[in-house]
Amino acid sequence: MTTNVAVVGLGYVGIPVAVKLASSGTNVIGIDIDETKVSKLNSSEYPLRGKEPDIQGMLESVISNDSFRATSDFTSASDADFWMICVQTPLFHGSVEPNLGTLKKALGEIGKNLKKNSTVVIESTIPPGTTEKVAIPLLQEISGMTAGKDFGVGHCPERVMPGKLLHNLSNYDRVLGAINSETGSIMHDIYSRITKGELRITNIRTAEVVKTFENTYRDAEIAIANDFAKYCDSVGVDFFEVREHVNRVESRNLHLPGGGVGGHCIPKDTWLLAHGSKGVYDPSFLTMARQVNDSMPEYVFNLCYGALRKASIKLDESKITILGLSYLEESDDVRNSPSAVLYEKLISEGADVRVHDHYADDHPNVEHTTNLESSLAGSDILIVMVAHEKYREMNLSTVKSVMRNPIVIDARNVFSKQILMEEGFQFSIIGRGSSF
Ligand code: SAJ
Repeated sequence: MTTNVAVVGLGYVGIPVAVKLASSGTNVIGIDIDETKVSKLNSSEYPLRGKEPDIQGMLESVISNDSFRATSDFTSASDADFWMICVQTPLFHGSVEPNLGTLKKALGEIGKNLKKNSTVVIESTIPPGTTEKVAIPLLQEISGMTAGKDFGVGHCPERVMPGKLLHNLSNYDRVLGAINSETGSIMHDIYSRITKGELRITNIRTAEVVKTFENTYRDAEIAIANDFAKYCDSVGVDFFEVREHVNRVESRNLHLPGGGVGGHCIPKDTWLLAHGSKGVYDPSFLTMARQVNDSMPEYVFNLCYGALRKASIKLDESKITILGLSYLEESDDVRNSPSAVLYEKLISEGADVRVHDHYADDHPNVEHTTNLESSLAGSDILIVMVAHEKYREMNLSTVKSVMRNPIVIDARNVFSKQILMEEGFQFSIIGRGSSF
């Protein structure tokens, strides 16, 4: 019996899962409100930026054999046996409150088109408790049916990583949170068409906590590295040397300090976790780690301010170059970019700031150039915020020759301290102290 699957939300999560499932011989219909994205997909054009190996070829084949098509109309999926919700679950702008508006809209549309004995699975990362307190009531109210009896509900949190979307999807283990054992086996059948990884069935709340813990844990690991780097800077010890020794202990894995933590998931998932435990658990330890990471652009700003003052350069008379706008090296994704936070702080203090990035997508508030030479010309201070390979390869004597003052703030330990000294730069490197 063929299973008809509907994937709601065609982004970094939805497109790979829709295409991969369709290539397994399952009939898949993708639903998105963005008509441009829908028509691009139907003409076999991968609509997202970034290099994703194999996805273009897989998309072409599932479109040509008609096992996948995209639409913006939910009624086209009214015969779906299995729904996967892959919409974004951001925070409200400038707040730590989860914005579940897109999720609720999708649930409402699914409720109107829900077929008896079908299954609805949420892949988006959600505050623990959301499936039971928000999704199930909404689906029941709109469909008039009873979850667990007339239709199944589950949560299978996504584990995507831009740049490795199909790889992760096809190999990672997945946790299947299901409302009952019948739904668990239906989910197991579908997900075994997608991944070679292990599929473990559990309850929905556990699956919600698994995903929010996964990213909160990583956020806290990074926060420890950042805080230790600040410690080393204050006592004149090289964090990276310490890290090498500590990580020799096999159960230790000190992460890397940097100019901040960006991206579409790590910065928000701690708040989703905290939201899910409101009133019953004190999340201050976790949110303190989050605040350490959020403080890093300010830490870079203070290093910059201190360096300019040492060189008797007024901040509001300085020319500053920021290298890197993406949230991660070799990525075009600028969501929650720490560089954007630093940029806005410098601009607000009257500095003349130019931002370079040869990868980054357009950012809503920050203009950037892809011309490295012009971004450096006449600069008093160069701040490296992203460890793009291109920056590692720069010839520092050439860089110095075009700058007005030879000052470097290295937030990603990109440059060799030795060469910076030999070339006569004044510098601060997060975790490796300052030359002045
Ligand atoms: N970062 C540091 N120091 C580190 C590692 C990262 O400052 O040691 C910064 C990065 O520069 C970036 C941010 O943290 O700004 C996030 O980096 P990331 O490597 O965690 O990349 P993400 O945000 O794409 O994280 C994804 C997550 N995957 C899913 O949500 C499914 C995360 O759970 C994974 O741990 C991560 O990929 C991974 O390990 O690849």
